[in-house]
Amino acid sequence: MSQLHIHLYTAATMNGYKPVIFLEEAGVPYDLTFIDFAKKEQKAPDYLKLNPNGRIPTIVDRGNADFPVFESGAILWYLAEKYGRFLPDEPNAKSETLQWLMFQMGGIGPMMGQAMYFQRIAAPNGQEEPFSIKRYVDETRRLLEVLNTRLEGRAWLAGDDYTIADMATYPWARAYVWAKVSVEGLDHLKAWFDRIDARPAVQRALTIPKAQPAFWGQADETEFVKENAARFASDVKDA
Ligand SMILES: N[C@@H](CCC(=O)N[C@@H](CS)C(=O)NCC(=O)O)C(=O)O
Repeated sequence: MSQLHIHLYTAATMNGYKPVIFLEEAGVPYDLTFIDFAKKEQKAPDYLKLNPNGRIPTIVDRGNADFPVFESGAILWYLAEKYGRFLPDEPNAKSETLQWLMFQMGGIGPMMGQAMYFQRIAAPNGQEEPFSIKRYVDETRRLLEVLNTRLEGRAWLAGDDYTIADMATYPWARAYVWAKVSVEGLDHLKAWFDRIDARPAVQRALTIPKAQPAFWGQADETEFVKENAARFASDVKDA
C-alpha cells in the first residue's frame, strides 16, 4: 500500500487545530504525531530540523520528497495548493483570502495568544500583569470588531466561499472565552461561529488530537486551567 502523503505534527491548541480542520474538510488521509509540550517534544533536535521555531504545527509531505512546512498559515496555503481546495483561483478572491489569512497570522493569533498567556499561564504562576492583560484584551476585542464588520452581509471572510482564511481564524476567534474577551454585540461574528460550528468536519477536527472544551467555553474550566498553567510553568520561571 502506498504511504499517506501528509504527516502532521500537532497538539490541541488554536494553531494546532488549523491543519486538522483543513485535512478533515478536504477528506485527505493523513497520519499524525501528537507533540507533548510537557515533555518539550517541540524543542527536540530532530523536530527542530522540521520546524526551526520549535513550535507546532508542522507537516511533512512524503509525496514531495519529505518536504517539511512549518507556520500554520503556510501549511494551510501549501495544502490548499496541493489539493486545489479552499483557496480561490480568481486573483482578487485569492488575494482577499490571503489578506484575511495574514490578518489572522499577524493580528488575531499573536494578540489573542498574549491575552491567553498573561491570564492563563503568567497569572496562575504568580506573574499578574494587569497592564499587559488590558493591552492584549482590548486589542483582541478591537480585532474581533474588525472581523464582525467584515462579516456584515457576508457568510465568509473572503470571496464567496469558505476558505483557508476562515479555517485559520475560527479556532482563535471562537476561543474568545479562553482569552476572556467579550463578543457582546458582535452578532455577525457570532453568526459566523454558528455556521462553522455546524460543519461536521470542524466538529471532528476539534476532537483531534484532543478535545479541549474549556477553550470554547463549553466546560468547567477549573481543572483544565490548573493543568494548562502547570504545563507552561517552567516557561514563566525562565522568562
Ligand atoms: N506562528 C506560528 C505559531 C506557532 C505556535 O505558537 N504554536 C504554539 C501552540 S499554539 C506552540 O507550539 N507552543 C509551544 C511552545 O511555545 O513551546 C504558527 O502559526 O504556526
